[in-house]
Amino acid sequence: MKIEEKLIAKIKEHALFAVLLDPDSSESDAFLETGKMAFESGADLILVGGSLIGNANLPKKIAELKKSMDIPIILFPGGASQVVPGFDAMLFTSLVSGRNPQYLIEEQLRGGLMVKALGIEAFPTAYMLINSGPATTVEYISNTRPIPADKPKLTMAHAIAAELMGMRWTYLEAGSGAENPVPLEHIILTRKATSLNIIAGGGITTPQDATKRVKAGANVIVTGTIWEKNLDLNLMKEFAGAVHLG
Ligand code: 1GP
Repeated sequence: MKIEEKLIAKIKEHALFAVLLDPDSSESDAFLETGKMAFESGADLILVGGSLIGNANLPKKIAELKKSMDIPIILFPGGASQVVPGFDAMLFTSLVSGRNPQYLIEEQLRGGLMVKALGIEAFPTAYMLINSGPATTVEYISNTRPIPADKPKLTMAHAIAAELMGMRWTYLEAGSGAENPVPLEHIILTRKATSLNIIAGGGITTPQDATKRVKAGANVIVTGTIWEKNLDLNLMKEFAGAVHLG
């Protein structure tokens, strides 16, 4: 069974809790430690990626991480150069909320052949950046304007277009370390209008934030920055419980 099918089968039972590991912003040991803790806490998947990665040892780190868990390790790439061996699957993202051709199709063109060559299973994902306060790294690096926080219908309209183009997932992103998580209305309208699997991330810092987004219709909750600040197993378990119970 493909990873995507397995995740979708699990989503039918409960929302999924994901921990994002950024190979650059974590200390080398923290990358593995956080990954192992995520598995222990009951996380359903690990995402690995970042806007910029300067780590030449990523495939080795992924191989090491894999030894200590049996949940999927999924690439969430900031660009084509991050397509390297070892991942179980990847989010094949297009930054559909932006109008920068580099992140709509060019990085995909550059990375696609490598995805095929490596045989990585890819989930077609409409990536949307939603305004969350001060500018985030992804906003700056992607050189795109986020969807205004008070315009959830714009998110819904992009999601409808993405679904009609054959995408199966959407990632509603406030940005790493965002001041505010994605507002609920963006999730609610996207849920009502599409059957896309909805991933929500950016600025989620409490289990309550997570629960609210699951109740709004999110299928996967992503947390990253919080674990760089406070690597606490009990808090991670609380998050997993909150997401699973939704
Ligand atoms: C960033 O959505 C992810 O791409 C996670 O965000 O680091 O704020 O948890 P945080």
